[in-house]
Amino acid sequence: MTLPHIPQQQMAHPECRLQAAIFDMDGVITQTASIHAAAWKVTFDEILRQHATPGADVRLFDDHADYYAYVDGKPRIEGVRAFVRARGIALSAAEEEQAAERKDQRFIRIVHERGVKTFPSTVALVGALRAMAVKTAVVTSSRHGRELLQSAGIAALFDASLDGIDLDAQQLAGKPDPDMFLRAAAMLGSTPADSMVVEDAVAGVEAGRRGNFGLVIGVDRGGNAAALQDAGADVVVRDLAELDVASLQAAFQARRGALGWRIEAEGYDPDRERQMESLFTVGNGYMGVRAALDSPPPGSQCDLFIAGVYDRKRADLPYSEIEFFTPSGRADPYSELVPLPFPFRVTVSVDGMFLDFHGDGANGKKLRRVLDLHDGVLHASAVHQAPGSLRTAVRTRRCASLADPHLLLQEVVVAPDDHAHDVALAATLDEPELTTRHPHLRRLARTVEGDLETVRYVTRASRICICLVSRVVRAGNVLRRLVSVFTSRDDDDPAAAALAHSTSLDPGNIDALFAAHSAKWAQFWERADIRIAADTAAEQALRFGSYHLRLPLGADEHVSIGARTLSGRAYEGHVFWDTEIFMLPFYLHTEPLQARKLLLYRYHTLPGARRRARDMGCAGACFAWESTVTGADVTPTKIVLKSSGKEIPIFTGSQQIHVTADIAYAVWRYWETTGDEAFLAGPGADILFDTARFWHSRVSRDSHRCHIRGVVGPDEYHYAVDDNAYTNWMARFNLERAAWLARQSGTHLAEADEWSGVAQSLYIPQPDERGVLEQFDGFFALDEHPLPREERFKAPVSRLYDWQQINRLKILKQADVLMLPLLFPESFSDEAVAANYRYYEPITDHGSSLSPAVHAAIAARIGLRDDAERYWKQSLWLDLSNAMDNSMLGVHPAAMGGAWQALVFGFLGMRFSDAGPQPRPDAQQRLPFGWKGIALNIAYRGRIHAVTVGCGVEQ
Ligand code: IFM
Repeated sequence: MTLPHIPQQQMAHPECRLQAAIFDMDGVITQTASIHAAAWKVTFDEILRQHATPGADVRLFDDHADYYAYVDGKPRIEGVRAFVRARGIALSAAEEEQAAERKDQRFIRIVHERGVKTFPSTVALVGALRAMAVKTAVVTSSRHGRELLQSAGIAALFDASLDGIDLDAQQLAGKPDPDMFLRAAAMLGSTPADSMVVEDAVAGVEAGRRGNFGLVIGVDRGGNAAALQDAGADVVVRDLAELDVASLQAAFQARRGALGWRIEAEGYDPDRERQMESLFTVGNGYMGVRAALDSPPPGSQCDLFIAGVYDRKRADLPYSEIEFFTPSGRADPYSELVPLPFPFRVTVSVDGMFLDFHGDGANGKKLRRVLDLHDGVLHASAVHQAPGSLRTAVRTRRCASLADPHLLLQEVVVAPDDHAHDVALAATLDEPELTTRHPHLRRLARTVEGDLETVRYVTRASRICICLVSRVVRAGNVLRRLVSVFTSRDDDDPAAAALAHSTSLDPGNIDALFAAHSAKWAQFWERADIRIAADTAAEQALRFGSYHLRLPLGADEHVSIGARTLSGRAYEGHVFWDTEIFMLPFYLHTEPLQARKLLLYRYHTLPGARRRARDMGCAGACFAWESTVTGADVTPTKIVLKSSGKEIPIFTGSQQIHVTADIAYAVWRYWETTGDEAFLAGPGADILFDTARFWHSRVSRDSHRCHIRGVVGPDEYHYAVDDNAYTNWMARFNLERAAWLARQSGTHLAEADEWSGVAQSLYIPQPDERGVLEQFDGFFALDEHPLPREERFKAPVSRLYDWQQINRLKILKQADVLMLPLLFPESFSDEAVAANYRYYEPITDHGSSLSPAVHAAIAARIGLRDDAERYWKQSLWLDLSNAMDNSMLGVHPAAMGGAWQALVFGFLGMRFSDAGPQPRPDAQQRLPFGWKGIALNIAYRGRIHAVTVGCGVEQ
């Protein structure tokens, strides 16, 4: 399986021009495919007759269908093996070799008799490409490759060549492995992304695709077009006369452009399937559906999540953690996001045989998934052909409509390629086994009336009713499904609402429903897209991040964004500071109304936050470190290792109280960015005042100062520390802003004086002689712990096990002091920032996905370009590269929001004045290496501002 966008491979050439062209030989350059087919036919027919049952009819070798299906493009022994196996014949290795040898002799004899003819159109195209400085190579599995080129008199047309003899000598794998093409590109001094492959064999097209070549051309010499397309050809022609250099360059650039809007995965690998399910999630804020295959294989986590549908965690049935359980300390009825059964389940069978990716594995089956970021649609195409069986292609598309939050859309098209056998397509919402074992759901009813299926569930503790109505229409081998989803959070009678919704839709017009959905995505991209000259890979990864940041945005102001959005089970759907500090700036500058809605969620959880403050013996409101829908803190109090049963206490729920000031900070930034006075005067003031009351009551006083004792800062490796720099700084900001607002509004004046008083006397560490702020009282006196390189970014989980030991070491999980210059850039000089970066960066292991982006932003600000780029790429490609090895449990939206901030506030150094957003004057020189320019839109105070730095990008 390949995810195509491995950064180094995909960095676009500055000129974005096709650099190299690699041609297959037989059937593309030379008219020898028919000679090969004829030689194979005589050889295979002999074998078939020898192994035939006496008296039975012998089905002889078809020199078109069998040739293309089994032998074309492959190394000769693999061709022999594939064909005889398909006919149920087993040959020894020696017999296979003899058969290949006999075929070879026949082939050479015919060539000598007839001579080698070329395709004039191919020869002309190769010449034209060379005239435009495009390097050319020929690649063939045939052992006679060089000989044939010489006989045809065209050897000089190619800068490099590889044939079957080189394949053996250099131990290269044969097609469909991309080995030979990759070697040829290297011989031409080009990257695969800048090169094109021209092939007539399905195995060759597949090799080009798997190698991530910039363009793959399929040449269909008769009846093979669909198979070439299914294998991933970008363009299929009957003859190369249909193409010229200009059209090839245009196709190359179009694909490069389109690539920036697509995430593609080739193949099926059970070990990576759950990661694919997370990455390709579709969603619309109301719900998210993981990207399981339409017929999910066993072990798939094919969850549907509905925002706000939580239920009590069952300690005996924990489901998200890999290495540990997190039994919830409290019996909160809303402690875990509920995974609902898969709404896109479809079974496809041909003559009663199911087409799926389990059972005999991926043998003979091909799969390609494409997430179209621009339209918000997930496409999959699969070709099922076990050896000797029928060939059937299945194409699907699906989405969670952005135009209609309650609607899921799915289309499945089955295309039998070489047969007219019976195809059966069945769609169901039913998962009887799952629903009886489900920790959260009780199924109330399931009814099926024709193509209308209704399922109703209720959650066990929170008593939320959920109804799904699926409506299916079939036309030949096409199935279309519309699923309507409602809960008792939306309507007192969700079943009636879902039914009414379903019957109001026109399933015959599914294209219009897909189009309405895509139009909404297009509107989002008008505000959120970032264009970069010339780095398609970074552009694509940024879009992938924006896509996932858009997914959890809905209309309900009583829900917020979980640490893994609606894409996976990790952290049980809990909401952290991630939303306000890491994601919110992206929303402030692209979707300000959604930013407001996210803050309203916190406003609605104030009653819970007040109860929490009271339980702590404090006044005001203390927001939950991990929150769901009520404001109660649902942080687990311990984790239990699955391997040993060892218990590790978790202190974050009671001590990571900086989240309270983080929310106040977010309110303030929202007001500064939007100028929304009504919000500040209403919900904003309530949040600022109640949080200030909390800090006022939470501080301890000695004879000179106020202190905040017994906390966990952003660096979660140290617990029960006093005067954490980040927490104290944020609390002071909270107190100061609340006092200012109270005075402005002429309310709570006595309290305002108290808040200012605490703010003034609150202990804030001052820089030492090196300019470094101490992370908390006593940090500098901890034991040194040299951090091995390999422990950076991939912190061993065992570090958590020794929690008492880590508490004594100078080692950080994630940015802590360095958060301050990110949030308060004007308060620190470059020298101060550099001093703190130099001190803290080498002792940070980035055990949290939140950390690299902060380091990228800070390094960019102080001009450490290598560090900035390295950290930025780590956060940008965090999920696409599965860097933390846990993307299978959901994507990391905080890292995505962090990568956006590192680009905008770090590399571009964006600041705001009355005139709007202003990048720093030298931003162009600070862009990542190879970038000529960048263009983006930034929403600020009711206007969308177009910002361009450098050149080569259009607004
Ligand atoms: O909020 C973060 C925290 O900072 C580090 N651990 C994971 C949490 C959720 O992303």
